[in-house]
Order: sequence, then C-alpha cells, then structure tokens
Amino acid sequence: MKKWLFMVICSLILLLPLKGFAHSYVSESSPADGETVMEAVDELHLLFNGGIEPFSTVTVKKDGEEIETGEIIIDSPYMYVEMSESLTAGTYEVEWQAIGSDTHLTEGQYSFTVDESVNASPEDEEPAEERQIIDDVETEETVSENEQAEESNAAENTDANEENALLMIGALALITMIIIGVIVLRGRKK
Ligand SMILES: [Cu+2]
Repeated sequence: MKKWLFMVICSLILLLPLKGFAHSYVSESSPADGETVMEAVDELHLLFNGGIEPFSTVTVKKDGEEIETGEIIIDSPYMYVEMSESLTAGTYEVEWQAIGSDTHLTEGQYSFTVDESVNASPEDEEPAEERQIIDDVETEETVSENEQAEESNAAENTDANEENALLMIGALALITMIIIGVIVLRGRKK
C-alpha cells in the first residue's frame, strides 16, 4: 500500500508543474483573424475558450501605430472593445492580453482588413452584371480567408486541449491519492 501511495505522490509532483489550470485563448472574434470586412468597424468582439478576469486588455494597431480604443468591456468569456473612432480602410492588428481564471497571463494577436472600396464604388458607372461578378469573387475570397482563420484558431486551441487532458489526469491522480489516504488513515486507527 505504501508503494502505491509513493507512486501516486510522485506522479502528482510530476504533473502539477506542467499544467495545473487551463489558460484562456481567443477562440473566435469579430472581425475574425484574416477577415476582410467591407464596412468600417466600430466594435471588436473577442470570445475566449476559458474565463477571463478584469484587466484583460487589447491594443489595436494600424501600420504598427497604436490606435486609441474606447471602453473595453469584460463579460467573461467575452471581451468587447468599443473604438473611439470607426476603423476605416486599412489592416489592423489586435494584440490581446488575457488574465485567466487562475490569474495567469496569456497573449496573442490577430489581424483583419477593412476594405470599403466595394461600397464606395460609384454604382452608375459600372454595368450591373459586371459588378455582380466582382461581388461574387470578393465574397469567395472572404470565405476562404475565414476558413483559414478558423484553421489557425484550431491550431492555437490544440495547446489548450492538451492542457485539459493533463488537468483530467491530475484530477484523477488527486482523487486516487485521497482515496488511498483515507484507506491508510483508517488502517492506522484500527
Ligand atoms: Cu496558469
């Protein structure tokens, strides 16, 4: 019995430093990573795969220069970022820093593009049919970019899934240790 207890304690000591708690990463966002949106953006939505605490934050940059954000609302697992001024044509980087429910910091970044040229194009100068074709092509591009974005999000989440598996193993080891501990204590009393 003591050998078992020793082995369980050893495995716990090995497991716990690896990952005690799941960390939070962005699993979805609007606009999405790699997306091209055709209207100015007033608000960013970030959805995390785990709980986030107040003081989680984002920095928005255009061409490497920081842009002022308005209010950042944390409604775990969502974060809403109101922009002081609408994000017009350009490519934007969103750098996020999240404080997970275990108070550990995670960070990452994604980018999206605003391209208002489709809406801004003078309608009376282009034949309607031609414009339809252009619209179709651009819609397809946006779709494939969104698919890519989903793939890259899936890659980021692999890390989190491994953490969850380790968490499960750790929890099982802990339960086993408690059960063995109770048996050992009872044995001593008798
Ligand atoms: Cu942690």
